Amino acid sequence: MTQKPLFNKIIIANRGEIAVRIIRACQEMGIPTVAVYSDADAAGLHVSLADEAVHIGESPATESYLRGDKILVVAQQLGCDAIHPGYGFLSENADFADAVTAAGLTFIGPGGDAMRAMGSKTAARAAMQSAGVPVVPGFQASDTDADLLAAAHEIGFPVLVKASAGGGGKGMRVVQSPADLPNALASARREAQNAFGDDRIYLEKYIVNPRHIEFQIFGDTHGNAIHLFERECSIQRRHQKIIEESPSPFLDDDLRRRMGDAAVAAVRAVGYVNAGTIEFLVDADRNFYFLEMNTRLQVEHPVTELVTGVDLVKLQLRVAAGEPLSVVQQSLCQQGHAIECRIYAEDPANNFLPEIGKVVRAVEPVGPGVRVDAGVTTGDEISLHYDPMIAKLIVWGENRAEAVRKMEWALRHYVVLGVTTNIPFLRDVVAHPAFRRGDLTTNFVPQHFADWQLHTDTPPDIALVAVAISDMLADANRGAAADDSAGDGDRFSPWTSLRGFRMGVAR
Ligand code: MV4
Repeated sequence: MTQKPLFNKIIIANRGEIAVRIIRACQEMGIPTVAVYSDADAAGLHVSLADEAVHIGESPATESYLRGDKILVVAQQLGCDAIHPGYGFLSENADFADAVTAAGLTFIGPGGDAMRAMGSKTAARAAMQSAGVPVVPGFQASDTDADLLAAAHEIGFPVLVKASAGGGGKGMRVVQSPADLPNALASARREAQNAFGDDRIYLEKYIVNPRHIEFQIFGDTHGNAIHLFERECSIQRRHQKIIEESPSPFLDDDLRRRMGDAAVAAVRAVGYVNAGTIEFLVDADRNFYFLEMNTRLQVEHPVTELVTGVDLVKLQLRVAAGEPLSVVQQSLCQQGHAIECRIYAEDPANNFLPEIGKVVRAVEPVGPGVRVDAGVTTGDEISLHYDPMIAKLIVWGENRAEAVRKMEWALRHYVVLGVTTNIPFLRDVVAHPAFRRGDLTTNFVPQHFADWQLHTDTPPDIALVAVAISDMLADANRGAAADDSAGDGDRFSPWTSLRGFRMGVAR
């Protein structure tokens, strides 16, 4: 049964829940891990779980998790042969990917060239168009206002001005009529210049009230390409996803098959290797259009894992080691239904302002079909330096109705004390009739939750504190009675404790 591990040692250039998720996959595969951390994360969960941990700098990401140069030096000093970038930070930095490879290490992700090709939205559009993947009707052949105006008339209003270097909605302007185009072009160019150092823009037909549905894809170094079906990601706010699910309640078998075929054609067209995502917009008439390709593992990958049964991080490692894809398209299917909610330290009643402070107590829901990918637990500090996501709560049910009910249960049994969270907001979204109907578009949050407030019947924090204290006292009493069962007077001995025991961290 013993098999040589794929890598000797993997360094994880990330933090929080995704670093924890990657360490977990490595542990299962028998691969030692190195964590890197900033000042703020010295006591972080990912630091305590990795086999080794190295401090790389001060708290700001620009001094730590974005310092590819430092991370590469640490990797070499500690004898790592591969780097996993997680998502965010350096994960889509083409120069970093190339530097890792040039140093003789394996970058667990696509090559720098693929990142560059997909980083330019117009280059990606052109590549997809020639691969026969449907793109939104648009125009990118010229930068002059006159040409753009002529093109806009041909496309038909409303049109959308987008930044060529773009992504994330920056430099985007909806234009309703020809008279508004010149101003929109000027302000979009300014915003694009500021955001990307590149003021080039292009036009697309504006798809009103679309759904955002993406396909998980994988390519290997042997020319194989597969998709692992879709994720419905329409529930988002200001380009920040909040709830994701798989399957999408909007797709039927035929549309799913056609979109899946297009996603695989996209992978083949660019010879893409490792995990990626093809984002589509789907309009009310069920037309679908390529939007962007993301060249990384995504936050919402667990919903795909729960319906396909494929461990995407392990698959990333195997593909990066040069193995052919172990799964063929015909063997993949979607079983049941998975939903993910992102639990954030933020105040949804106050413009979703990020919250900072100590998580005094976190109690995660546990049960069949409930998964919590957490980066923060009891006692951890949430700082202003990074994304305030506490955890991802993912549930699986045999069908959507069961998954929705399980999510409601899980959200009612998730307690976080010390910081305000979006949990009460998520409960209301999941309970909303439009959500239950599966009536999901990118306008869902503005349409149904424009100015959400906490219900008056939500238990006040003081009640939760009382419950927590009572719970802790019961816990402590149980421990005290049990922990000296050997009668040697040592209440802290791990050998006599009937409760959990863990080195170095709280049980
Ligand atoms: C669009 C669109 C409608 N029509 N393109 C937003 C982020 C950027 N990556 C692309 N985006 C959009 N492009 C056309 N031709 C609507 C959006 C959009 C959106 C897309 C996906 C998820 C959420 C969104 C929220 C607002 C707008």
